[in-house]
Amino acid sequence: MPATQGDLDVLMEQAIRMLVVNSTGIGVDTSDIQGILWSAREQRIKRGINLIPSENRKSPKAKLMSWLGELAGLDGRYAEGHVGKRYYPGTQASDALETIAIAEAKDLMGAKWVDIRPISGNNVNMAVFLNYLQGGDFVMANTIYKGGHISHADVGSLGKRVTVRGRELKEHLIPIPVTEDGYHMDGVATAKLIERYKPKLIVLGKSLFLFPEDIGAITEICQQTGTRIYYDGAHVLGLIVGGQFQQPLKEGAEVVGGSTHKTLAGPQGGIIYSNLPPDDPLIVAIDKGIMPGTTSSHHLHRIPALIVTLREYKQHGPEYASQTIRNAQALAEALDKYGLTPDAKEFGYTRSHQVALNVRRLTGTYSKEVETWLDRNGIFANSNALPYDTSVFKTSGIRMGTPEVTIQGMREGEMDRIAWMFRRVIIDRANVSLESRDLARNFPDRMYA
Ligand code: DSN
Repeated sequence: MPATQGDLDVLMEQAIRMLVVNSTGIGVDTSDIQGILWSAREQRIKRGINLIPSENRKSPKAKLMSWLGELAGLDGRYAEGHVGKRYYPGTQASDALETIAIAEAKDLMGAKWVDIRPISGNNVNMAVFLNYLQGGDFVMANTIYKGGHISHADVGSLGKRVTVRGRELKEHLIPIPVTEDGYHMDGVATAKLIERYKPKLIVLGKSLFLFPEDIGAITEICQQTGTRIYYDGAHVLGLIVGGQFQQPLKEGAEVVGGSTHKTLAGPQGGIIYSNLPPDDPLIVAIDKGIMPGTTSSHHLHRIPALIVTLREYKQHGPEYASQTIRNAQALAEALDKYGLTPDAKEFGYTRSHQVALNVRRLTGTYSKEVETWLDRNGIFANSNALPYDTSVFKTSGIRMGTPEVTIQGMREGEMDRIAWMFRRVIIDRANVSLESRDLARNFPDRMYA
């Protein structure tokens, strides 16, 4: 019988009992830490409705594999370098596991080259930028206000990479133009800027990511100018490999990076893949950017859980990704029905797992404050800059996503209930803690596994 959330609860209780026994004898006291972990489980797993789009939960089998990885001692080992060419001895198990993970990922991603060593999506980005770019290069990316991730910004690893001897070169980081609605890449304007600046790299992909990027509009000009196309698919990786979002490699992106714990719903980590040959200068630079550039050992205990996740995704990914998007669309429609019209209504609100809601327009209050109203009611969705905001400290938006509620088994009917809770909290200023807790309790398990 497959492991369930209930089995994990029993294991957690047993582990805590063992820790309590130990803390009364020799060794350090752990009771305060246990208390915090117990509350975390109560607040975010048992009682909360989690709509933070970058978060998710692994399957019980993948969680057990993470623990087995630690119990087997992989958390204390190094495996620098590539399989078969490591800097330390004793890496047979790590080599075997990494070989399986790479083979599973190549198969799932439809890619000839995969690297699973980066330990996060941000770490993937740093590895791409570190060796391929030099100070003074021109690059293009989405700004934070238009949904770009902080690592694509002037204050992030991309912006810092194009500085020269510490001198900021903000004009070398060229924003990707978007259409008037703020949520779509303006392919024509982007192509013109590429022609003019001949950037060395364009970074597609976003953190507030409602609609696909217009990759087709820039492939030809990028070939002419020698601009390489990197797609940061951290948020939408599970939707891509589930076949429900744009297919960046087929559309002309050369390399795709991502996180393994967002819509892919696996252990925390990064992944990068491509169909370029391994001796392509971009791949050579990324390989060196990963090791020795940004990663030494690569947190080996997560690899067994990653293998489980990739296998689960092969079986259930398309169904999960499709329901995740349908839930986001249903959530947006229900919010609209209850008087909280999300952004991008004229485009069907979203084609991804995310919905953007301007709460400042509804309440006169900045979204950071509204985020706390929701938090007090057991609903977790993060405050976010929207395309028309001008300060990251005075934002209008609540960004919500459906990856975790979908993986718990919720469907369109539950999205309606969640939208009604938003209405009660944001407009009526009512308390819905009991409703949110009841909904969470009805979906204790992790489905699609
Ligand atoms: N915090 C994540 C996001 O939401 O985009 C990634 O860093």
